[in-house]
Amino acid sequence: MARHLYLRRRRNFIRAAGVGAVAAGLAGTTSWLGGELEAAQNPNAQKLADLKKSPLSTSEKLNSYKDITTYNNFYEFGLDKGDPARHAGSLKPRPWSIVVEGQCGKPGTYHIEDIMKWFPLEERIYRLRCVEAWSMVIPWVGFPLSDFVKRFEPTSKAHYVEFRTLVDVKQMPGQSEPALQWPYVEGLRMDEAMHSLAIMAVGLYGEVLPNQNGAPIRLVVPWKYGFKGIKSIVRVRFVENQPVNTWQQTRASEYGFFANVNPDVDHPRWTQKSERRIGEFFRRKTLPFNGYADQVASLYAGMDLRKYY
Ligand SMILES: Nc1nc2c(c(=O)[nH]1)N[C@H]1C(S)=C(S)[C@@H](COP(=O)(O)O)O[C@H]1N2
Ligand SMILES: [Mo]
Repeated sequence: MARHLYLRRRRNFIRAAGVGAVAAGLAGTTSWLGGELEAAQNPNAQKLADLKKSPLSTSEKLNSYKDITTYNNFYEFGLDKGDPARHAGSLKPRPWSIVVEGQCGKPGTYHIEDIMKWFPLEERIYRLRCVEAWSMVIPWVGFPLSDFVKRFEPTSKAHYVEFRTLVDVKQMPGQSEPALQWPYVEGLRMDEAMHSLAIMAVGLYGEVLPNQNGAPIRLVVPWKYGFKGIKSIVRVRFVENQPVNTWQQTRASEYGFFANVNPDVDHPRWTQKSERRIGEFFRRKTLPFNGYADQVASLYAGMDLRKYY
């Protein structure tokens, strides 16, 4: 970290400490406050209070705030795992709005402050499995994607929902390089989008999302590879035809649209049979649908998942 940034953070930390036990006031409201919480987190971050707990959360050991916010994939800020944490300070998550369009009854431009008031915020502790064969356990804060989708009254022609990330090279300096085609695009089939496990996340560890994790709002689909979890969303479109997502555009032979976690279908560079849980020494076996098979396997009944990878 550049020295001036370090000093600024340090000053802010001292200031935050001075105004009293804000963080302590939250104790007991969320399940991760059990000694696992790193002392400092981000002293500048806004707390998200009154979080509902969810029966869909895992009780596995959480990754630390530090792991989750310093080991990232967000190519708009560079290709190294540490780049997003180093460079995402130029992203301005406020003011922010999402344009909703396509096959729906309520298209329009919606502001993030309003969106965040539409639904009660929940904590959802999920496994995240990247196609690069590493994984983490992350306490997200968000709301069901299904509630968000319903609000816009999709029509009978809305078979898929497509999401796009911001394009602004001033805020996202990595976009000056053709590492990927910009904007980053992702999509879900409508029944996937309506599944109770799919959420829009606006926070983690009880605080608003750090920029590097996709502020102010990103998708989380825990049974799919991490690349489906598109960050910093500015556009949602209801469409008839299956979108071409960014990684499929980049190399369709390696990355598909469905991208369900599947130990039986290897990637040419990474075996998907096992994974490295960040912070652990021994590899773990990868589970079908990232351990969510009981809930989601029926969405794909009759589909050849070797073909629709
Ligand atoms: N816009 C955008 N979204 C993105 C990415 C990206 O490069 N750009 N990377 C994806 C990948 S490959 C992963 S594994 C997850 C990582 O999320 P995290 O950094 O919050 O753990 O974000 C996904 N969402
Ligand atoms: Mo990933």
